[in-house]
Amino acid sequence: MSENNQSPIEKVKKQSDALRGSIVESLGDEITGAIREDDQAVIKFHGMYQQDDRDRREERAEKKLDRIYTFMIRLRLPGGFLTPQQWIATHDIAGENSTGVIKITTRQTVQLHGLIKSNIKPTIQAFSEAKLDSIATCGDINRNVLCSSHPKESPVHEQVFAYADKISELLMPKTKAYYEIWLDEEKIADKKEEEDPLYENRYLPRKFKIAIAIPPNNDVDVFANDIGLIAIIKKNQLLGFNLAIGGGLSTTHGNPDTYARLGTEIGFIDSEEKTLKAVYEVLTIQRDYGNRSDRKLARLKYTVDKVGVAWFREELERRIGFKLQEPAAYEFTQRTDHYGWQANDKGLWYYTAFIENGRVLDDETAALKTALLEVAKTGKANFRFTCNQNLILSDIKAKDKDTVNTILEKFHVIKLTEGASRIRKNAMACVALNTCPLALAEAQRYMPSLITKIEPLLEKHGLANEDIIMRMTGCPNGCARPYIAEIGFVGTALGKYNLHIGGDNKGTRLNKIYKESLDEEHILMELDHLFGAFKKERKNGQQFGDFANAL
Ligand code: SRM
Ligand code: SF4
Repeated sequence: MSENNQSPIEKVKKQSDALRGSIVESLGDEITGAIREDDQAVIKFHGMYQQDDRDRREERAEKKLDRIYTFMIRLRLPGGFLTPQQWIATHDIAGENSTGVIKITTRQTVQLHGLIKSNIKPTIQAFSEAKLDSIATCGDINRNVLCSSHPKESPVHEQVFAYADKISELLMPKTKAYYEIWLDEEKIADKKEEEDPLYENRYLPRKFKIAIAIPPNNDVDVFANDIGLIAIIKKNQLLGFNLAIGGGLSTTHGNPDTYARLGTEIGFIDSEEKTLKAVYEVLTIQRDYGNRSDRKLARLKYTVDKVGVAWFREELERRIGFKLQEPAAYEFTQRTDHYGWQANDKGLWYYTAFIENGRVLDDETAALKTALLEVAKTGKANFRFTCNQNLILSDIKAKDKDTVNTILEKFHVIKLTEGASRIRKNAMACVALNTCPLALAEAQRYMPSLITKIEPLLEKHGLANEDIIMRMTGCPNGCARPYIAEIGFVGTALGKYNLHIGGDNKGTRLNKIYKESLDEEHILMELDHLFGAFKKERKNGQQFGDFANAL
């Protein structure tokens, strides 16, 4: 493709001197809280986004003042794991340098919002002391690698979980820019050291996402990812992985060329070496064939549909030098978190706490943030994040369970988890306002109050005990994966949402738009009607999503 037709970001990447850009100069500019425009693209590869407080945009504009610029930073946590010491560090850094709220994301990691420019470097340095980094958590590159969260799911969880780390390492960029800019490491003399055969100097056409699922739980929403690996386990032995390609959810209102797509399973791979090779070469195909002119059509899903699944599989086999076997059989039966206490086959204990929309803070209901700090200080539990924005206090020895339980009770975390309704525990919302620049409507700030109005409707129809997966996003990018929910709300304008229904509760079917741009009154009316019909007409044991899909 001629370079003239390429999107401007392509040039920024190539001219960024291996992701250095002019970040150092931007940081040194004391006149503004922002960084230079090109650096705003480059800094994403280092795990950060420039944002501004959208609640205060108008007021600032009226006063002819600059926007209040801040930065969001996202950690790289393959499989979503932190030691108690790392949680304490994250807690302290959040308090000192950001808004104080720790946000657990839908991709199993944490974000801090509200960092001012001069705080970015101290934040990264403090994370580094805790052996944490934010490399490649954003940008046109492989992002945080997901893995089924709950060690109780399978005796081979640890073995599968290790792949998240291996894949993350394999697909890291070779540039030393992050270490140089943020950690003051010496500039490398020999540029050959950072030659990057995978990303070259152009990186990928777009972001790239990988998830590993351990059936029967699809808690990672494996088919929403560019690459999905499904662990095939028989008699407690990991036999290998089914490989799915081309999942992705984002759409753009009014652009019919964009669509959500579930990953297509193209084969089974039976060894670690071959799995890593196949994953790597899927990225090289996307690097070479992905759309670099229209970023709206640049994800792997569009490449797969452009070249065709059969061609893609053949090209992959050519690059990896072996044939993929036919996909192996397995079954997904669920994708929710298992709240409360559970033990695994080795006698270790796990407490899954409900954290509404992943926001860790103290409020009038529970002192969640304080409780988690107290648990971390005992050193008796690890921290694992789920793709449903919740937290598992994990790997707790039987003799330590009471200590952890006492803390959780004292700060009302158990009451919070046990007291939340099913619909609330099965819900997710994305960040949206006030920090997300792309938000058209509220999501995490609005969803809790909407649920309070939906709960009585479910009770009225005798459905309060149903597991219904409901998700909301402030725009069609789909960050809380609303297109694979049984009920999805996708923001179209302030206070207005498209209502989607008909996804299944295992994450294996996309839903459809049922009604467009509804306000709250009409959302509640439609749901009341749908719940009533479901109660009356459902067939034996039918779930809401399956019922709604047939409408
Ligand atoms: Fe997302 C952009 C938040 C998961 C699809 N997403 C954004 C940005 C960074 C806005 C921006 O570009 O400036 C949002 C920052 C808001 C803020 O203030 O924090 C944002 N996305 C999130 C998070 C934090 C939502 C949450 O509440 O948890 C999730 C962070 C995940 C992580 O830890 O890496 C998050 N984003 C997702 C997912 C879900 C997933 O990956 O499983 C999707 C849909 C799946 C997919 O990628 O197809 C998703 N986010 C997008 C897109 C659309 C990408 C596309 O293919 O077009 C954008 C916009 C973009 O990239 O241009 C976006
Ligand atoms: Fe922002 Fe839209 Fe993602 Fe929500 S779905 S966080 S509004 S980009």
